Amino acid sequence: MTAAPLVAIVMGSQSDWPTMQRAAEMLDRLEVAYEARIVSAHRTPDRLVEFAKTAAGNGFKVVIAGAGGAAHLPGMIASMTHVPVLGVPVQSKALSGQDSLLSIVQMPAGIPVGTLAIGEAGAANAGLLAAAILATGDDALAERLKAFRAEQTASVAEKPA
Ligand code: RP5
Repeated sequence: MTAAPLVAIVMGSQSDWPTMQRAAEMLDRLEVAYEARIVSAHRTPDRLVEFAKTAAGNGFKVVIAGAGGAAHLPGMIASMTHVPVLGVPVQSKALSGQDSLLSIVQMPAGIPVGTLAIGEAGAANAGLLAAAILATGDDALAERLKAFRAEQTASVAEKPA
């Protein structure tokens, strides 16, 4: 039996997937079930509303939302659900993701989006952070997260090759 997805990875465009895959890879590694969807704040606004308003009822515990440019997706999702939203600023072509970052991070008080770094590092960390949030209520996942950290530490050489 496949576990019900606890994390939703949503992105504004197919073009965001190479970045957002880094979040998916982390969740795969930590054995956290997720579902990935394309939801555009601007091109598919009705899909956005439907997704956000049903996120909690559909069992999602964390939403990871990545978008680039005028990146309204994470904030709009956060406005319609109490499920925690982690925002990933995708590296845009025109402004290298500075636009995405500022669009996502500057939320008004009252509607938080936990904003990560621009690009693949931010997506990978969003996956890890989602796992850490879920691990507060899942001891086995906490152990997998600790093992990941230990493995990462062990992989760092003392001296450059
Ligand atoms: C945003 O516009 C998406 O999140 C993407 O980062 C950016 C460009 O989208 P495409 O024109 O590549 O579909 O909505």
